[in-house]
Amino acid sequence: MQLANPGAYEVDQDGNKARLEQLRKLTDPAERVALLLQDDPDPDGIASAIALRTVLGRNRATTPLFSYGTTTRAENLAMLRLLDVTVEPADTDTLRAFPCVALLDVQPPYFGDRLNHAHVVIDHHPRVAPIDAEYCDLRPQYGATSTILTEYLEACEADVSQRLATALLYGIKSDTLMLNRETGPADLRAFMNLYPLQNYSVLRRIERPELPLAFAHFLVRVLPRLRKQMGLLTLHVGRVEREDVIPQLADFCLQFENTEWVAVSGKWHNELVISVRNPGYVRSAGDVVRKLFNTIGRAGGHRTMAKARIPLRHWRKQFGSTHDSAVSAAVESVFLQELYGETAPPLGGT
Ligand SMILES: [Mn+2]
Repeated sequence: MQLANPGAYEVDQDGNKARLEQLRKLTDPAERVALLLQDDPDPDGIASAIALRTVLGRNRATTPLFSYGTTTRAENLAMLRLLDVTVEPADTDTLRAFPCVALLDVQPPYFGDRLNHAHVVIDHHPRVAPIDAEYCDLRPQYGATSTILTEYLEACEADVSQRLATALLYGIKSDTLMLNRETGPADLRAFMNLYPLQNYSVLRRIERPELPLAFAHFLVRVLPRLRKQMGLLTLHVGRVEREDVIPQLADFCLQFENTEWVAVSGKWHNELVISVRNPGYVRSAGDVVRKLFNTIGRAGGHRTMAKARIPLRHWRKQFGSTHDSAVSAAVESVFLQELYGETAPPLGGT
């Protein structure tokens, strides 16, 4: 195989310029533009929003960031703190008072009744339903919305600060799992352009954020429950206060030798959340969780990572019990059966 030349990818400079003109015409008359992110703002959304602020030549007073939820992941909180970004709590009336609402990294159907109208939508997820917005730029072939905004910055020859470059670089890195997933030539090109402008030490502090000491105590408590059968590692952590510890532990567990599958489960609010991982050379994790849990909950994901959320009352109906030891045994059993055609041995202790 011959090496491809990434420089051969050509950005549609004229197309981007024409779009920007259209975007400015729409937003310029608005005194303030609300930048709305998804409920648990992630790095791609946050970076895209502060980039749009620069693209529009505005400041934080005229382009505040909003979310209906709160940021939970330690990395994302570190990003907000280290890059001095504020996300304000959204509500329908507050947003209605804005002459212009822009959605970044998310589409109107996500908000349902909570959102009256979006004027601008910029996103890289596939369109799930018709979008009623005056300006809409959807590029599902891109791995991150930050890539779209990086092209906008280039098209308007904006001055890109170190802070903004670091945010966008991290937006692309985190959405493409450090370029491990769904990364296209546009993402690589944006990444290359941003790379020399970043602040390395800030990025490092975002990527390896401080963990609360309570997390160490949590690990000490739950790790003895780790179970291994065939190539399957399972860990049921019981009730958690923060949902993100479940996917984090799933990522961590995949590093243990001879592990083909990881299923980490935990109770969060009134649901059982199951995070599934594999190293990529086995069946699609998304397909597996959909097959197992789509009838009793919401399940889906990608080839190597997937998630299922099952209301506890549905779980109880299907598997008989939501006691932690029973859940632990049932999760192991269904995955063992589905992945290896094996019946799980009876649970001995925890
Ligand atoms: Mn994204």
